[in-house]
Amino acid sequence: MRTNTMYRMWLQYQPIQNFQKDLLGAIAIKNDSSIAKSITEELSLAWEGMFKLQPQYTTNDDEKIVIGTKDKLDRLLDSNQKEWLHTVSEEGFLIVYQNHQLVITGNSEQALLYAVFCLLRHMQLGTEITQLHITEAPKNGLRMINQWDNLDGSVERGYSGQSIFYQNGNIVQDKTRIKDYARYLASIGINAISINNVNVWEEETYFITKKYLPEIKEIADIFRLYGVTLYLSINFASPIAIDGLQTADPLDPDVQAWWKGKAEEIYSLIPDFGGFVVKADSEHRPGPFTYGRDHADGSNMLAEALAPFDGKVIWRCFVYNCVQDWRDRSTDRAKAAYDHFKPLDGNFHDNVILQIKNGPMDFQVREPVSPLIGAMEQTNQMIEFQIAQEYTGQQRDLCYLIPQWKEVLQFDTYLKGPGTTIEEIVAGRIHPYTSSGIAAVSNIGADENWTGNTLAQANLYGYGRLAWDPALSAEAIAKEWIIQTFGSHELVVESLREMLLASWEVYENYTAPLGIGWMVTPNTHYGPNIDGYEYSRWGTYHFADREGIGVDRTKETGTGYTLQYAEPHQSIYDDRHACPDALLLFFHHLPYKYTLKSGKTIIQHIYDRHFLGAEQVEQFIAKWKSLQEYIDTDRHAQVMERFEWQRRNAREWRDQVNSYFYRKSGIPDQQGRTIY
Ligand code: GCW
Repeated sequence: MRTNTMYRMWLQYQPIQNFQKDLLGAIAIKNDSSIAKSITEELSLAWEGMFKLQPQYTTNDDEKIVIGTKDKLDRLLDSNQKEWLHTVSEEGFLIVYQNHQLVITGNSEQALLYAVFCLLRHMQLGTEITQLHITEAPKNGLRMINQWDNLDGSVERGYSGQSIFYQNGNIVQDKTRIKDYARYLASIGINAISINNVNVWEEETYFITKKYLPEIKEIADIFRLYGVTLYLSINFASPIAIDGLQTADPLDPDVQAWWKGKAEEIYSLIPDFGGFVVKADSEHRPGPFTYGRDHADGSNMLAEALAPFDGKVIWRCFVYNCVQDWRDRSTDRAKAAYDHFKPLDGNFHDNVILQIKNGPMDFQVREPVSPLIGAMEQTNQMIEFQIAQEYTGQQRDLCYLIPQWKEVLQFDTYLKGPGTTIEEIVAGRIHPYTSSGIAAVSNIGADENWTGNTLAQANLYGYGRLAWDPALSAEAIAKEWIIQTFGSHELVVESLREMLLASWEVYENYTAPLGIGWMVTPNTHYGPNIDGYEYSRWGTYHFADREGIGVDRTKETGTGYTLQYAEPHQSIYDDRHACPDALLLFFHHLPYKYTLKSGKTIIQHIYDRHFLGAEQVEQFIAKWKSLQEYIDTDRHAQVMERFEWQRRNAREWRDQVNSYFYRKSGIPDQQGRTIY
């Protein structure tokens, strides 16, 4: 175990004073499977750090701390407790201090693991253990992480160094880091992971062959110790690429037989293999379209192969025309996912889940919520977030994303009247989904601190906590994370909390305004380039001219994208006076002199926000400097270096955006500030 503070993220296990001494005797652990072993290993690690001692483990019910699944602790539980456990999922647990004993129980060993991590969190937060009375069960069934790692060691959209899974064309030999990752994921309740990029390149196509499966099995074995199920991204054209079949047509019997054989082969090695994640007919990846088939044909064929083993197909809906002609104003990328998938509702097998990005475009700092989520009543769905900050500062700039995700989850679609929130939909509580939940693209890599910017650890932490319990506030999550990561000094907690909570808006302030998105450097997606994608094939335009800016997506005069929403959203988005300012240019093309609800004109808003955003970054830096004496040198210096980057980035964005719009519009800043 590495001991430096960067590496240990939120599992610091710093010494605790004032802990109730009599709780530090032996610990009873009533289960003895491999997950139970992970539990004792973690407790030993924690006790070592927090109390400088090693706990003894017994199976004696009388110990002060007793851990065991409900069947083992029957004698210690009252009827209400048993009844409660009966009503919740396999992952539900209970921690209660009663009769001078801390009783930790749950419906499965996995539940015990979550319970123990919950206890350790409370200990790190300084909660009085004798006051504990916790009953928890996750709201979402699937709480998944997607790695976009490649066999050559690179990570697509990775901003934290190389892959921890692969190196120079091989799966890593030393898998300790993978095990630590599994620990961190379990500690925040993640229960599934796909370990390779959804863009499955030539060599990775062979992951589902005997060339790689034995080693992938080893990785699955590690994750299993922490209750995390392993998935693989697959290449839809595998039968052709691997075994020279003439076709990958999902309706071809040979192709179907090929996938069935594959499934058997995989499950013979990894009996609890989760299934396949599939990016098909998207950004030039192969798929059923080549054979005149649709997404249901393609995913069902795979689903049939996996069904005998309870495997799942997670089929991504990031499907759009990526070779659009910028002259063509009738094609609207925002409409694509809904147009492709909605008509297929009801055609998918039960073990297919559609994975839908949170917005209709692509993880921009501000987008409306994807209208596809919840629009299919008879097709399992899950939402996809991106923890990796591809378009939100790439883990150089500080951008705490939990408030953004909260906004998405709380969005009321009105698809079935008020209360049809995204949160309820993806939890499977609105439609009769048989599987659903949340996935997110990971932000970790082989950097010592895992996430590039140490402060970006908060996004990984927060993602897991939110997937477990979407009712947690962004603020509560921030606070938990800060205390566990940096300790409970009031100045640190207060300053960091303010910084984290402000950071999404700050990032938005100095980048693309009012929901328009993009304006980024092509390919790398870091830094400003206002027209970088304006005449490209990607369907991401702002249409700025000397009069105004924005994309008309209304039903009357625009692309009609608004029609994909239920009322009242359709009318709200269609009406420039009702449309929220934050999304105004996503839905409307408007003159620079148009007055926002804030009372400012669009152009003045652009100037003001950009000056403000860059100024706010200066304030972050001053705040961070003021924390120097309370934070270890390594982490303080590391984050400081990132802030210097952010400062340069914010200045660049400010000056390029302001100058661009000043030159286009000829309208001066009311405050006469410097524009170039
Ligand atoms: O956001 C875009 C990224 C691609 C990514 C794609 C996707 C994995 O720029 O790098 O490819 O989305 O989600 O499939």
